[in-house]
Amino acid sequence: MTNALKVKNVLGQENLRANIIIPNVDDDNGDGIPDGIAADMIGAADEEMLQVRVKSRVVLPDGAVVRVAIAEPWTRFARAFIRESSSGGFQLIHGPVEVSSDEAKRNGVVIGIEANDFADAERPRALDLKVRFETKEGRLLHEGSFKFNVAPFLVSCCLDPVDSVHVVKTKITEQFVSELAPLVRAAGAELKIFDEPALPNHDMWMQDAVEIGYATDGERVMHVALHGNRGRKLDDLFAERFLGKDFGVIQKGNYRGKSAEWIDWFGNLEASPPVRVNGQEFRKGRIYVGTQGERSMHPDVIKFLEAQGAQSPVLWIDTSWLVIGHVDETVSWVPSKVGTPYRMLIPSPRLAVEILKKAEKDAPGGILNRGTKREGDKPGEYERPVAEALNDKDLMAAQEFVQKKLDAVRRALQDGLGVADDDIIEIPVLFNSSPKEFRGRYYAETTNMANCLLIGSDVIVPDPLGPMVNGKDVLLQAVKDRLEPLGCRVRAIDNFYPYHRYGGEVHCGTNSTRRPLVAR
Ligand SMILES: [Ca+2]
Ligand SMILES: [Ca+2]
Repeated sequence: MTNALKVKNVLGQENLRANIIIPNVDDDNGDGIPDGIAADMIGAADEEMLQVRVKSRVVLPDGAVVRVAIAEPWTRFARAFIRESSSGGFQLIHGPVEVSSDEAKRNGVVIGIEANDFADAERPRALDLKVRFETKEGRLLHEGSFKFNVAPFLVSCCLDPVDSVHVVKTKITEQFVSELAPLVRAAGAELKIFDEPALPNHDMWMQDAVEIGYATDGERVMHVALHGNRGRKLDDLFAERFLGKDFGVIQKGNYRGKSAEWIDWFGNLEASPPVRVNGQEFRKGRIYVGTQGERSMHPDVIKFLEAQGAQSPVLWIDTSWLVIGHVDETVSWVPSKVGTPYRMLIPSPRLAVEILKKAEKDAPGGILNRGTKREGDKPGEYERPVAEALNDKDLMAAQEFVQKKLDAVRRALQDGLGVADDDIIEIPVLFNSSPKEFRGRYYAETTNMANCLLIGSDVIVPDPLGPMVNGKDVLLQAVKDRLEPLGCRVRAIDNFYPYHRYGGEVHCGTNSTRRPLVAR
């Protein structure tokens, strides 16, 4: 018996599978309509339909009927079916269904139950099904109710193995995409190139257009995409393409207009590895998001995530000091074969300055953002001598300011996720701000290598194009020196033109469908 519920000796219940319902938000037949809202099912049952066999222990008289009702608040969000003994197919239950007393005695009645959405603020995960046997005149013979749990939507953790990496190919990103392909392949994943003529050139932020998670009953897994709320084409087009068998799509919240630009984007929504905080276990990781004062992730998205009850309460991180303000600009994770199974990566301008000073001493004349100059750049706008940067008082003051902000982020992450000092790795990144735009808010001046794409133990970082000493890029080498002893392989990719110049890096430009490690 997989169902822990006792139905007081009135009805015999035998679950044909565990009593966790995975919402039927995928599309088995590829008609573009999620199964849970598609027309009545005919023939074989959908895998997301949970089946229970209900046996009456009392002989049913001729003409007896069964009535099945889904209790509120799930009534509109779930459907019940009954298996026809003649065909073996399932029919949607609209009203009382006549039951053959012989058949009911032999095999009972098989009820199929299907949800078309996840739990939400007004709808807890518990779903009640009421079953009544009545005479044809409507006199109650037996009744009972059954409880199910709707599987939670879970945000994938970046440490889970990757099946496929998604990236947008436009004129701007095509060179990057061709360089990314062999790196993804070498890491053992498939690169899925989103190549759609209808997409504007700059609609390339794959991380922001969707959050890919999953739902499981402990046995089966459905990949579930949370539709983006950016109000841009990629959000819709990706969702359309993602939908398929075992690939579901849901949307929570909606596009809130320019005022919510960037903050609602899903680079601002991530999940930690499994952690333990003050005795509380987050076995599926904990969700964290960035907040910029009054501005924060769409409340419907937050309510939805918290209603799942598995990766919350959501941890808020102050990203008000960043121009874009996404949480993936401040922290990421790598696996470790040594000690704690993860390390937390956090950018450090302090470390960047230290490394650059040493580099300038060891090999004077080094260049920052080496080789990135393009037509139209102002002098020193991207590429500049290291010495000039180190002598730039405003730039150095910016590093101190940002370091303080990052130290606070680090403390919040440590408090909220229970990460030990020894499990934090600083990644050298210089920050800067513009006197004209977004005053008081900062962006990465050198590439932000904490904004990386993790595939297994391969860490694909944005090439920092830093100064060279003895034939090695000192910024990249600093990251290799820290991650390689943990069993990680660091691969650099030049994303300066397609992403860095526009405020993001390789993590912002990609997304991944991961394979969760499901407990059996
Ligand atoms: Ca289905
Ligand atoms: Ca994300």
